[in-house]
Amino acid sequence: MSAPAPPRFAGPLIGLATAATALGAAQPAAALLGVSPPVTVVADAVVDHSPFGLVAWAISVFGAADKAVLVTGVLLVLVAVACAAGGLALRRPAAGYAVLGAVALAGLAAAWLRRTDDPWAAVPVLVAALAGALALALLRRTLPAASPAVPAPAEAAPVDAEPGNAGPGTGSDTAPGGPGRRTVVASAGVIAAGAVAGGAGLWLPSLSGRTGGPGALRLPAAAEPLPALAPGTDLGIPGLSPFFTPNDDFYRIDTALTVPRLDASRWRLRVHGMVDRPFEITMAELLDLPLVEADITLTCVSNQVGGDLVGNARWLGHPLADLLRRAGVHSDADQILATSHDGWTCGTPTEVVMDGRDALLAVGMNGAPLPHEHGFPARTVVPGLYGYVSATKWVTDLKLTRFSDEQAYWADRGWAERGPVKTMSRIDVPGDFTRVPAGDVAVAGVAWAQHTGIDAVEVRLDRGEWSTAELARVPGIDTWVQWVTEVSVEPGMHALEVRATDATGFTQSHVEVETIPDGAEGHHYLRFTAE
Ligand SMILES: Nc1nc2c(c(=O)[nH]1)N[C@H]1C(S)=C(S)[C@@H](COP(=O)(O)O)O[C@H]1N2
Ligand SMILES: [Mo]
Repeated sequence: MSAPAPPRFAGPLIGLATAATALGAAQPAAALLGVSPPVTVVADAVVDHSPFGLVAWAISVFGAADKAVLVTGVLLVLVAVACAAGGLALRRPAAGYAVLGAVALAGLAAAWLRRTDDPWAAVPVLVAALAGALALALLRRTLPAASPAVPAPAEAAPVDAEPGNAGPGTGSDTAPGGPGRRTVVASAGVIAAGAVAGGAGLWLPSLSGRTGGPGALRLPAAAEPLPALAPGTDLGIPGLSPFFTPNDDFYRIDTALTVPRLDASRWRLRVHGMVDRPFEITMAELLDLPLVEADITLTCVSNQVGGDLVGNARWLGHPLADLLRRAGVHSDADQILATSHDGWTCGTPTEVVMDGRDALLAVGMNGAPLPHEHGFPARTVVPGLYGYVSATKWVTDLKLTRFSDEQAYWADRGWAERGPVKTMSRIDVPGDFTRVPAGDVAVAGVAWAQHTGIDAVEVRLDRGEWSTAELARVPGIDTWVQWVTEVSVEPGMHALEVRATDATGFTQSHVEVETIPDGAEGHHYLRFTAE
């Protein structure tokens, strides 16, 4: 008699259980080492090495969800491979281990490609491979013979199949206690073990990093503190963006799939390249230098007209220009190429940083150390430039170079080499497609032209005449400005449109321009219903 064939789902199930255990086991290892788990490492490597434009495309299509989409994609590929390999492993055990080994090698290759980020990221991959191999070995033992054609070896018979209680279904692959059931039970157990390990990973503190995080860093007061915000700067209108964006609400844009969690006590910034006196600076040294405060609005070049990839904060930091003077920058070094801990690069024109504006190596944001999400322990902030050419989070390296010699991350992917912020305005209230009572309706929003300044904001109702809005106060030319006006409306559907004029006299055109390569243009236009 030949052994019962394993049920058809046994292969994919074993494959999935193996993958789940492997990934689950990697999680606590990654947490303890303070490095990215394998799926993230692979996804990161995909981002870094994907062909021209793919990443930009993903960001434009999926927006802020791009990271979740990519990680899900990597997981789906893994699930497909696991199912197929599990099926293969039913007939040829060696093939199952071979696929597991190949997947582990791919993970190791990804970790190697990302070695500047996390040199230890290979360890969780190895842990995953080991756990996967153990799970696979265990689950294979729940199966009958390797092939239906081969007689069942003795130990493959269900150990609990007593002749006395063998019912009519005994020997069938779906019978209780039969091979199908045993595989299912064992798989569930293995998956549960993986889930427990994975869950534990979420709770484990990193053996490094945690003590040197934002919670533990004490920032000195600014040598040149700013006065409190003048009354009339924040109009406090419900629905209108507050003048200062709370850190928790501040938009986040970066290529990092998991937020780098750096240890301030181990952080160093290197300033080198085309300079007379290259140097390195630690966090303790940086905090000993005079710190200044500056209110600066940060904007993303990917922000659509009317979009929310813009925020304003009071930054605390040391002037970048002072660091560059200390290094002695060569006159022909027209680019500051900043590199983050995770290898992202950003090219800022040297002359912009040296022209006297508040270009900062920032350590504080709205009265607190930078949150991990916004670049802890240090980032650059330069008023007047889009974030992709000015605002390197987790910055560890400033290299003085030339635009003609080296290209930064996004410039290399089709975005403009230089990215001055374009004059822009946005309506916050009433919200798009909201309903408001007919009569007098408050209309309010923000407008920005960092390091130029906004001179006027105009609004028009139903494509009628432009009327001037009232501008709130601003501490300087580097922030957005709130504006407010009122329109009188009959019941029904209405349209609002806004345009700003900056301090150079330039007024926003209604002609729409897409974000790539150097920022969107056009009037924010929305509709609402009065009733
Ligand atoms: N390390 C690193 N810094 C980065 C980026 C990045 O991908 N990696 N993205 C930049 C972009 S495109 C923008 S708009 C700003 C956004 O800063 P925020 O996330 O603090 O709002 O960060 C910049 N700094
Ligand atoms: Mo950006």
